[in-house]
Amino acid sequence: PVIFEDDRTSVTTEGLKRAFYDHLFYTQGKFPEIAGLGDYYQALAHAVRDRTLQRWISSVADHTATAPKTVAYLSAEFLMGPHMGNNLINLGIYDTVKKAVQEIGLDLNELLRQEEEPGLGNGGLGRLAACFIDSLATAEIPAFGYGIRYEYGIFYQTIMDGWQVENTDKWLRHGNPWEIQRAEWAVEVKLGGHTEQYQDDLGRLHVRWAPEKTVAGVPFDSPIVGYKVTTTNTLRLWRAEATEAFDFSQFNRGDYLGAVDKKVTSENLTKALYPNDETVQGKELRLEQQYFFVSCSLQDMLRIHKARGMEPDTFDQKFAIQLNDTHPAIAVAELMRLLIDDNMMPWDQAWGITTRTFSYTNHTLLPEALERWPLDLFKRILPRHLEIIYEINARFLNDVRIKFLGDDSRLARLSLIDESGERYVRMAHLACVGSHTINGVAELHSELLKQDVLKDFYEMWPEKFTNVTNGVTPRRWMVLSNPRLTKLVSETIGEGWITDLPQLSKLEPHAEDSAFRDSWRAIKRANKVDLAALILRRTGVAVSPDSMFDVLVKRIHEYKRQHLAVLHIITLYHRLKSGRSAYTLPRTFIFGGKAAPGYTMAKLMIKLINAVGDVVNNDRDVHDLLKVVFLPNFNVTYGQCVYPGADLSEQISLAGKEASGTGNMKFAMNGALTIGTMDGANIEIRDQVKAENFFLFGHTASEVHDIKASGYRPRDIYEVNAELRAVVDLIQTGFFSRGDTDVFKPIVDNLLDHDPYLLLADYQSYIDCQDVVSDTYREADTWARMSILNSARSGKFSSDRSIAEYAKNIWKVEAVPITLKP
Ligand code: 26Y
Repeated sequence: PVIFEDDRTSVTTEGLKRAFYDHLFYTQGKFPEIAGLGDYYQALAHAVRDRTLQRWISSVADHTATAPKTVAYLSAEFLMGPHMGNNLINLGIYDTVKKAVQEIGLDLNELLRQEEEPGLGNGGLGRLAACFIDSLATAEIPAFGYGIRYEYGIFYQTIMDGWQVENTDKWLRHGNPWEIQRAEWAVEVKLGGHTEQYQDDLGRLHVRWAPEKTVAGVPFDSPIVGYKVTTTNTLRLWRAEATEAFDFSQFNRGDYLGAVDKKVTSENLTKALYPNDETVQGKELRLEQQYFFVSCSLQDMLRIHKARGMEPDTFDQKFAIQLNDTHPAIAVAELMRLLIDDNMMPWDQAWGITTRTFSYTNHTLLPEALERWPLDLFKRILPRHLEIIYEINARFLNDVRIKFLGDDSRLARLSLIDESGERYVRMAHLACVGSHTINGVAELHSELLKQDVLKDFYEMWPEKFTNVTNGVTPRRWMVLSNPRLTKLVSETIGEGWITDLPQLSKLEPHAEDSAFRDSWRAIKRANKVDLAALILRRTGVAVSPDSMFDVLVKRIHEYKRQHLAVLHIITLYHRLKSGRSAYTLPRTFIFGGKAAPGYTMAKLMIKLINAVGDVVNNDRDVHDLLKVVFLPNFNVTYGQCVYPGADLSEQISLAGKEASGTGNMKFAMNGALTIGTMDGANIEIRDQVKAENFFLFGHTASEVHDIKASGYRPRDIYEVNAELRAVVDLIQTGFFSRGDTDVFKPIVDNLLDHDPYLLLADYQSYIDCQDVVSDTYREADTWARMSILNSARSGKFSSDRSIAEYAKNIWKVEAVPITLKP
């Protein structure tokens, strides 16, 4: 109920139109004759933001007054995607706003396209954080998302001559109407320097940290509106600025420009997101970023806790802090420091609070993604934290000694300090020791954690380990991105599925209704027309919506095996060229994804995709049966167009490597069928949709283990498989590189001599499976049935289910319904 209706709250068409013009005039300082699309977007964004505020303030006021247990989701990445469309959906005003905008003579879709998406994440992990805060608000759970307000998010990718080129992402160029700066809640963060002991008046010893420098952390808040509930939580992102004190002292010494210089240095801290995922670099600035946002966030929580009239000794009863991978793991040492050094709490009490507060989610099994910091670097930046970590370690190793008497190698394996060569601080170990619960993100992943990466910790504390399978929010990934399907589904089974996704199972009987299948197919066709238009606009390649849209979008990585899909394309091409394939199913292969700028092999994979596309797309013998496109700069915005328009979802990572995957879920919900390995959440998707509605291929994780153990020789497979040999030879002999045999040599040599991700071992199984896919697609009716069942059985993969599990089993938090206050 809107208690007090005015230009800031009204959700009638007339009220919205007034609000729009009001902001165009008073916020943008423009009038229609000189306003551009950007101005109209800003005007509408401000009008929508106004409509979040009454809920936001009601939520904060209620939480302040009643001090409910609150979740703090600590993540170095929040890959939010555009705010406007999502807010319109969650506020329940999408259709009214569309109408209001229409009456003004504008097109809502065109306005939505004006928003620069906040791409403050690399991929899965960052997007998961975004889905989770949507589900937290929708579940009415009091929660903060805490992270970094990068000035430059993930780089903007263009393709030149087939190669990836990186450009800066200036997402703040036109300002950000979705944030409110809270200068009054700025905090100070120390860096570097040394520690010293001192005695208090009672003669007790304490430690003081004398830093080399300090930076200020300024919070920027964005409202996170729950779907059709009043609860509106806060995403609080920190920006680094120079501290007043610092400027002033320099200025007084007459070194004005020196002071300005320092200011610039401080602000570099939150300048840019590191674009690597799954491979650590050990950069000093990255450690500073991590510590910076963690310290800001913990100081903020303690301030809130005290403002609610409570003492630090009850902190764990009021905050549950989730560590999104090890990027914020320094929080374990920082909370200890804040409790011990700043709040004078005894060690044991502080440790009890700390370990009751934190829980840790692991997102990867890849050894190269495990964060460790060289000891000297760590000590230089965080001298006090190193002392605290030594003390945590000493006590921890003592417990290990008692549990496993005489097992010295175990001590070395478990230690928070890696001393096998150059010495490192192991962040995953800090996270494990400091957390009460440790979870993986899909069943298989959680099992492999226990058997492999975190085996020793599992043997130490089996009770800490659990699984929470990932999920994605149906609000963004169905309601907002696939309005056609949403309409059909809601007309068929009502709207309950939007917040209770398992209700999609009510669609199952309709798979047998031919009229329903026709509508289903027509929707997919319309979505494909939209996607084809996007592809034409961005690549210049015209693709036919009558072909099968075969889609592989995700970060580019060897373990994700985009090059396996390329081997399939070349196989089909080679069959066509050699006249051995009279009847090829028309297919459009759609790739998208970014390569880390320093990951040479991944960049070469992009070049290979484009090189193959250039040849295949322009070869008349192919008769347009095969098209290969690389959609540049794949991001949340494009995802919203890609997932609904896909027929086939490629989830082809080597089994045991993809922790979960979340794109796989977005595809399935939107009615794409999956071709995939027994990896991550693919296994659970297949369980849900049933084996007959899933195209499975490849070795299992345990087979992979055995193949590697018994000495894998990829070249042997190449020697005996003629079709594979022909395909590899086409690359090797420069067919896709105008005779240049050097350019793709690193890929070919790697496949033939090492092939760490077993492409050759899985090749034939993949090709055979793809042939089944083609045969099935020809049976349009069969395919439609399967598509409906995939969507109908995807209910498990809502992030609402994931969040309900975290809330009940890990955080011990409950819904706090909010009533709107005038
Ligand atoms: C330490 C640094 C180099 C780093 C930065 C980002 C390391 C990892 C990452 C990101 C990892 C990531 O996105 N992992 C993905 O998390 C998803 C959500 O749980 C999973 O679905 C997906 O399988 C996993 O690769």
